[in-house]
Amino acid sequence: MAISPPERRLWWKEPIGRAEVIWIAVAFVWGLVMFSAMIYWHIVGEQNLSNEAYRVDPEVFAARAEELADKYKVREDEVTGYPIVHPPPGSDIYLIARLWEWWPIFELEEGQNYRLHLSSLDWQHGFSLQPENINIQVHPNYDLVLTVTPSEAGEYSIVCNEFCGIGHHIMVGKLLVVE
Ligand SMILES: [Cu+2]
Repeated sequence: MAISPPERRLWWKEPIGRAEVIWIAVAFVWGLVMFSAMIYWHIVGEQNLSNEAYRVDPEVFAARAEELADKYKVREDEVTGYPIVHPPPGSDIYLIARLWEWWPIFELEEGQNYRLHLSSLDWQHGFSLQPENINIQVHPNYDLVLTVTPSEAGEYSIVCNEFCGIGHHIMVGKLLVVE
């Protein structure tokens, strides 16, 4: 029983039992398999994206996002009234995550590169791009940068997949890709 002390005081000096050695070996090998799977899936799965991260003040990030949106806004979304922003290819684009929205809506061009910056203005959110199933954690005070090349035109959803409070389920954004 775990709650009573072992009868022999120096029990750890006894040889390890065979079953325990086997279990340690199994756990160790499985650990190596899981570790290799991370690297393998980074290359093959195309879902664990390479990213850069920088420290950023939420106010500074918000200012950058608003400046970009003001400059390249082309129209407004009919349903939500959110600005639809069409930035020039190759540029830095800033997507805000906050309670409970993704702001603004970007319209990107197929086959072009963008540096997508993600940050939160309040607390932790999860960027989940559907139906591609790309998942990224979004933190306040961190500017996470991904180099993205949209490969197919269409309308994508951005869903928050990190529970962030009472409005978590309505935290759905949009990303448009045009030809
Ligand atoms: Cu959220």
